[in-house]
Amino acid sequence: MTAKLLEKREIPTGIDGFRLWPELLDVAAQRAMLAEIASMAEKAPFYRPVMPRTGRPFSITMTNCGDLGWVSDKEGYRYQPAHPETGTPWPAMPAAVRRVWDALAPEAPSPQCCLVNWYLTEKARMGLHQDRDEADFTAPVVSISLGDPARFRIGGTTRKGKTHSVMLNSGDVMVLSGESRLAFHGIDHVRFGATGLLAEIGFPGGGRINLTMRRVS
Ligand code: MD3
Ligand code: FE
Repeated sequence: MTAKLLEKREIPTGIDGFRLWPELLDVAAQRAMLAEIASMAEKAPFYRPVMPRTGRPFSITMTNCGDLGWVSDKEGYRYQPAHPETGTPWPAMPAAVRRVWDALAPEAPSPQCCLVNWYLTEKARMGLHQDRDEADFTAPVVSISLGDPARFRIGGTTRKGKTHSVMLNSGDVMVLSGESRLAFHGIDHVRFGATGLLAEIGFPGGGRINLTMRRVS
């Protein structure tokens, strides 16, 4: 599986530490992964986080698997071992998800968190932000896109300055390390309804799923 994954072609991004493998996962692998995420989400249901302080709801819903999950509420952003609404420990990371990390970040220690973001409406997006709630930025972040295409924006390590846009399609995998690990990034727009993939597999309403694996501590 690992060897087969690595036969796929990486394309140059021109951004230091930002690596992209278009359609690293074929449609069969995408479906199998979505089925595992759907059954994982029966144990850890998708919920809608709110922004720190304002309590404003996110436009996306989220869940996690692995030892730790990323959550946001009025008190702030943090990682915690249990679901904020059910109090139950996060389910294990599906093996197929974990194998993508092993293939693309073989030198890194095991991922501790897999955040699952579900973009379920035409309006769902994620504003430009940096990911800095982790104690260690030396490990890479590995991200898997499934379902409808999205326009991803990535800039530098300050909020101002030039950004680049990349379309992310189902099965695409990104690795962010080095300089780009602390780059500002976000999802500008999802081409909602462009694929029927999620709706077929156990995500009523369809849309886009993003899986992000990280080291936390
Ligand atoms: C660049 N998610 O969950 S994935 C996030 O598609 C997040 O749901 C987006 O940004 C999504 O924090 C983008 C790609 C990604 C993930 C983590 C990164 C890009 C990153 C961390 C540092 C730099
Ligand atoms: Fe992010």
